[in-house]
Amino acid sequence: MTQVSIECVRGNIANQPDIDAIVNAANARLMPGSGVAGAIHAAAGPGLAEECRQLAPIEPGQAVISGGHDLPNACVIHCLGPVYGVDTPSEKLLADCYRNALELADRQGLSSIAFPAISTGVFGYPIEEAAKVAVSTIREVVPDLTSVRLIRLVLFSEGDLAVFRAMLASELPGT
Ligand code: AR6
Repeated sequence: MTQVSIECVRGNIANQPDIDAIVNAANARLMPGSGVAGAIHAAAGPGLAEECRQLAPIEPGQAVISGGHDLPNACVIHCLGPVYGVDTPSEKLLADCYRNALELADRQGLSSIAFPAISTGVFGYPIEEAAKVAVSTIREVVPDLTSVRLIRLVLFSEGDLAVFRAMLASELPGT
């Protein structure tokens, strides 16, 4: 199996110029919002919302792909995370986001993808639990990837970065 790199960084998901596809923590209508969706749509320009109109609505756990428009990335993969405890089972729906986004990127022949911590802002998913779902799902999917070679997790705060780093070290030692 060719090596897949998995890394955690602190940063802005809308400023990852070396990555093929960035993942949006979207709303069902795929319209600009706050947090990640706000940052991505602001950087991409109005063409992104225009393209997204035909792709919406999406369901929790689903992933759809669009162009990157004014972003430095070729593509945006839009995932609707679960509202914690409301869209249930939340754990399965959050895992579906990571799995569907990775498989979609792989099918498109992309080599790199960057994720924010889906559902951990407005949607209220506790960061520790979200990190466990993210890292364990990535671990499950990685052996089946043929094109994706870099998976980057982009965290907004030092605290969230520390949680994801610790999870990566315990679930995927040596990455
Ligand atoms: N780059 C990386 N991470 C970010 C950024 C950024 N620019 N901005 C925020 N975060 P959220 P959700 C972190 O609320 O919980 C939207 O309004 C943030 O600290 O963006 O899936 C949509 O329209 C948090 O840890 O996404 C939806 O309605 C994480 O990214 C709804 O909110 C996710 O926060 C989606 O809620």
